[in-house]
Amino acid sequence: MRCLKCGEKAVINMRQHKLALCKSHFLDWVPEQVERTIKRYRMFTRHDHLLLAVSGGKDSLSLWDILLRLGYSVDGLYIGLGIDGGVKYSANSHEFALVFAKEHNLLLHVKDIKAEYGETVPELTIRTHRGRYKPCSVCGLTKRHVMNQLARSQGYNALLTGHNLDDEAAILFGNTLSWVGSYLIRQGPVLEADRPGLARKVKPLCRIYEREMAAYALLRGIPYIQVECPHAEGSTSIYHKEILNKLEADRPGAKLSFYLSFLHARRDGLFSPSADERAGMVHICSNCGQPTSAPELCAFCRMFVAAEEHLDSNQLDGL
Ligand code: Q46
Ligand code: ZN
Ligand code: ZN
Repeated sequence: MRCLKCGEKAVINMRQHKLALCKSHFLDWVPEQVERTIKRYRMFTRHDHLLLAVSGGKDSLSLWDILLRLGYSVDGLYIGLGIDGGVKYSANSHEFALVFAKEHNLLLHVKDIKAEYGETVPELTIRTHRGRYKPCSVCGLTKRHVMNQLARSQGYNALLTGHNLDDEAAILFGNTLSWVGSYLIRQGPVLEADRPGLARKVKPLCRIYEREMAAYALLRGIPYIQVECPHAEGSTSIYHKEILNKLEADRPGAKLSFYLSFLHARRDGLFSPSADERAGMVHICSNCGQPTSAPELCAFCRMFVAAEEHLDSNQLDGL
């Protein structure tokens, strides 16, 4: 297989784009695609103060690398979840994020959940009895809370995440199977800061396949954590990714078209906001000041209250 641009030996064949490229043309092609996505969805400009959520994995570190190459200045945020799983997952992923930041002289904010809130995410999961002892729901809630809080308190114009096309297609597939209208209407490359206290969220890799991101990290020689989070095993999102991979193998481009067709349908008004959303029903959490759809406490703060109440009733039971 030869590079379509220069005839040299190709390192990757992207069947969905009918495009084979050599190393050097592929490493130029990825940032070009990301730049197009940034412009197409009006994500941000080179004057914006940007914060990228960095997990130590291939997507977020490659995105940091791409944005630097494109001339954007971006700070990072690493959230220490306290996940060990026998592979020191959090400690190792933190190390990869730190190494990248040091090597490129970048600012990396670090928020350690245990240091800030007294418990790691797995400990909090056990104590709150949430998610049937699988920490993903507590983890997601915690990450969203911490990211939003830091982005807002430090005055960042946009909060960037490294979600790639496979991630977005799998989330969309899950939401479509259960037709969760409130999630579908808010899924997209840009989530506007349309409520007071909410940071603007953007996903510059939303049109790039996971396989392409893995190739990019490898060819650029970016060290990243190769093991998956130990709690990802058996997750619904991985199952959905596998189904979409089968579809893609038979019909190259199926994932991209699934996602893009959804964006077109959404733009054309297929999904309408709920009555609450139309009325702009937003409350401010009385504990942390972040926006919430429920009156009084936000879901994150409610989780702590529920945990304390559970502890109290256990202590009473013991008397
Ligand atoms: S980090 Fe957290 Fe994921 Fe691990 S505990 Fe689940 S949600 S799988 S992206
Ligand atoms: Zn070439
Ligand atoms: Zn709160």
